[in-house]
Amino acid sequence: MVTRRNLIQAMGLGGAGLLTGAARAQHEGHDVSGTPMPGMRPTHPSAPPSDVKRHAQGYVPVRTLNGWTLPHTMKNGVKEFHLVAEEVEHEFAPGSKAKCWGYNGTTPGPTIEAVEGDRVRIYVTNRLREHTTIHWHGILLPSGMDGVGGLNQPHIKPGETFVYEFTLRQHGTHMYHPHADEMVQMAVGMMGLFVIHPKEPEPIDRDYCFLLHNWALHPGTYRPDPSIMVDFDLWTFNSKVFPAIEPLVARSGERVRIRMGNLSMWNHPIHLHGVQFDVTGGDGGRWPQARWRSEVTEIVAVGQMRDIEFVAVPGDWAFHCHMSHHTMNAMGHGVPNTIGVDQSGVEQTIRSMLPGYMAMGEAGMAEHQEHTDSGHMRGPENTLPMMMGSGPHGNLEMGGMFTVVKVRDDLAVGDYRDPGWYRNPKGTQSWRVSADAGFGNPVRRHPYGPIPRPTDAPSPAPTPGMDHSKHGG
Ligand SMILES: [Cu+2]
Repeated sequence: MVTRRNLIQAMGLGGAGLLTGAARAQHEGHDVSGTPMPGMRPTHPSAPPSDVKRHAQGYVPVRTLNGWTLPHTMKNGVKEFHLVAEEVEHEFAPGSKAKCWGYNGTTPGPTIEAVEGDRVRIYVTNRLREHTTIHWHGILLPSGMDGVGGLNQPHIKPGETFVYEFTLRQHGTHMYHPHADEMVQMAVGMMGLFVIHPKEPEPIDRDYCFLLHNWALHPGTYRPDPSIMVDFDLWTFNSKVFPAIEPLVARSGERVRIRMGNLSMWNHPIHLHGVQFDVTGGDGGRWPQARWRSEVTEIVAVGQMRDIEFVAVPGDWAFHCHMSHHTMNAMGHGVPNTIGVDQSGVEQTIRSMLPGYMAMGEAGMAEHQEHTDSGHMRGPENTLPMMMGSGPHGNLEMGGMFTVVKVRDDLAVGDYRDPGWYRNPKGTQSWRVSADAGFGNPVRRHPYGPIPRPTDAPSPAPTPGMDHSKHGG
C-alpha cells in the first residue's frame, strides 16, 4: 500500500492532480432574522454594539468556515435541534474525496448556536452501522446528559434516536463529538461546534469559527485510516485544506473574532499576519479584559477552544498553523533529503525502472508545485499535491491549514463574499532592485575565519565625568 511515508520516494518528490484558484464557499442555514441595531463601530473592545445584522436575541450569528448552522424549531420555549449521525461523502479540495462520517450530511456537522439561558432539546438519530453517542464538550450539564457511552447512558444503537435536554448555564465556544468508539468515529470526521452567546450582546462585527483536525487519507485511498497516531496526510480547518478553505473576509476597522476548536491529535500554533490579536476566551466564554493576552501566534491544544479578536487592517493576511508540515498536503516524512544533490546522472537510470520519475529537490522543493500544477507530474488518484494554490504574484506553495484574512475598506456590512486579491497602494509593496546575486556587497561572515569587525569605526569616547570603574569597565 502506498503511504504518506513512501509516496514521494515512489514519485520522485512528485504529487498528483491539479488545483489552483479559490474554492467556492457554501453557506446554508444562517438565520439572520434579527433587526439591525444602531450604534458605533466597535473598534474598541467594550464599545457598544454596531450596526451589523443581529439575531433577534441580540447576537451576531457565527460564520462557520465552509460550513453551516443547524436550524432549530421552538417548542413551548425549548429550542429543538435534530442531529443525524451518518456516513457522508466529503471533498477536502477538488481532487480528493473521501467516505467520512459526520452529521446531517457533512463533516464537520452543522454548528449549533444558542444563547445562555436557553433550554435546548437535541435529538440524535444514529444512521451508522455501529452504535454512537454525543458528548457536549465543555458544556455544563447534568451527568446523565454528558454523553459518554456506557458511563452516562446506554449507547445509541443503529436506527435509534436519543434525546438530550438541558439548560445552557454559560456562554462560550464549545464542541460536540461522539464518546463511543471514539478513536474511529472522530478520526473519520464526527465533530461539530456548539456556540453559546451571552445574554448581553458583544461588540463583535464578524464572528468566525472552525475546527482543527487531521486525517490519515493515504494516497490513492478513499477512507480515512483511524489507526494512525502521528503521520497524517491532511490537516484541515473545518475538514477542508487550502486552497479550498474559504477566506475570512472583513471590512477595515471591524472587530473580528475567530473561534477555534481542536479535535485533532496535535497541538496547533495558529498564526495570523498583520495584527497583534488578543486571546479573549474559549470554552470559558469571553474572559474579563484583564486576562486577555496580546499575541501573534496562539497554540490551540488538543481538546481546547481558543477565541481571538482583532481590529481588521486592510490587506491580504496569511492565517495558518505554524507547524510547517501542517500547511502541506499528502507528503512524506521519510523523504530522502536531496537538497544540494546533483541527480542528473541517475535520473535516466531510475526512469528506466520507474517511468515518469523526475529528479527533483536539488535546489529546494518549490518546483514541486510547478510540476504538479502544470499536470506533467501525476501521482496516485484521489491524492492532492503536497503544495497548491496560487495568488496574484505566483504560487503560494501551501496546503493544509492555511487560508487568508481579506480585509478591504469598501465592503458592505455583512458581506462575506471573496473580494479577490488585495491591491497594494503604490509604494507599499516589496520590489526588485537587481537581478545580480553580487548586488550591494553586504557584510558576510566566513564560517571558520575571524569574525569581521568594523575596523574603521571610532571607539566611543568616555563620557566626561563618568567613573567607569564603578561599572566594571
Ligand atoms: Cu498544526
